[in-house]
Amino acid sequence: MTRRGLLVSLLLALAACAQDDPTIDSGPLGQPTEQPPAADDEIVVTAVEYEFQGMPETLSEGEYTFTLENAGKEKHELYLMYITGPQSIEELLELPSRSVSKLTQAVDRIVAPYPDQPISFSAALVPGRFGYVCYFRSPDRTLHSALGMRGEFTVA
Ligand SMILES: [Cu+2]
Repeated sequence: MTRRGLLVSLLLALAACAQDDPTIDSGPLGQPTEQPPAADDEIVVTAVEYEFQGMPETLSEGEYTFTLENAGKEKHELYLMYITGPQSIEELLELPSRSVSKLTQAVDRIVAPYPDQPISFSAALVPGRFGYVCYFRSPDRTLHSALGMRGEFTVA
């Protein structure tokens, strides 16, 4: 269970207690809303052939722990970068790597070579656009990034 999941459980338990107590005027519980993960959350990303699963599209500014799990058969990595230029991650991947390093700032790069050996890093994310890729190659030498292991998310 994630910290967020635990917190939600505690809040639900508290709400249940409050409802049982007739002296407490409990308001409506409200419907769960779809919100981007809050700061301090763990983001569990699953790598398979050939995509990242569980990557958010938007995040609030703050510190996050990214955990990469390899559920595929090949080796995968998670290379997270802050995009300083106007290009999309697709456009960046068309450029020579020297240009990419000028238009991005690496946040971190972790490799999860085997299943059941998740690996993590923490990062304080500032507002802006972040790109993520896997630069490993498939048996036919195609970059995983070209096969779909790429994307971006926005921090607001
Ligand atoms: Cu990969």
